[in-house]
Amino acid sequence: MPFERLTLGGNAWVDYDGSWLSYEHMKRLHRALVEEVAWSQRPITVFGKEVLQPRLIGWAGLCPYRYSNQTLAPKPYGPVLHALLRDIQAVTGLEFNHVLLNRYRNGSDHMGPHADDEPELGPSPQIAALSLGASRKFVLEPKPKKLRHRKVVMSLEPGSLMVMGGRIQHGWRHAVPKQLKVENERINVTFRKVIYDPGQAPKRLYPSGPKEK
Ligand SMILES: O=C(O)CCC(=O)C(=O)O
Repeated sequence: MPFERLTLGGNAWVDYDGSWLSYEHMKRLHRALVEEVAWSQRPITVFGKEVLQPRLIGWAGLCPYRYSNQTLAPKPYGPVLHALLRDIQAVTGLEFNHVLLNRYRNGSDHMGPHADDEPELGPSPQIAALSLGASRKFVLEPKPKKLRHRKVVMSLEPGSLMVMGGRIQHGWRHAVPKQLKVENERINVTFRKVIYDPGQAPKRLYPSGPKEK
């Protein structure tokens, strides 16, 4: 199935293919990533307090990526992730150099509202996201409080591929809320392009960010 485009206000859009992977392929990939990726639950600082992220994460990429006041050090791609990166680049026509994976062990694990608007993702980041395992709600809402009634709730299905593009990271926030009735786990694999200039002073490239994800 080709991508369907959901156009949001402010030159923001989401392309969605609900069945990019067949069920069998999705299951195989899920199992392979559970094995290949080094999963951890990492502490982050939110409003000066250290808390554990409410999910597991893993990552790979050739340059550091800083978010939520933490820096993910460069880490090589395993063979499964590397093959997946190539496939995602081919189908989207986009170039990525960083993969961040979120593993929601059940419906209690979640991700708070945030935008992937770190300066090192550039002015209009395009982020691809593949969902494996349980289907979960994905909530998009405009950043200005007075426009929050325009929120959009999508269901991200197993095997689906989404690309967030245009100015979405600047005008909108997104979240994966708790769904306490969901018992099964879900892995989301996100692909980003980090603009990395090793010659630049780290402080300028990575100003500290206040947001939790
Ligand atoms: O799990 C998801 O679908 C969302 C992931 C996400 O928002 C992120 O990695 O920034």
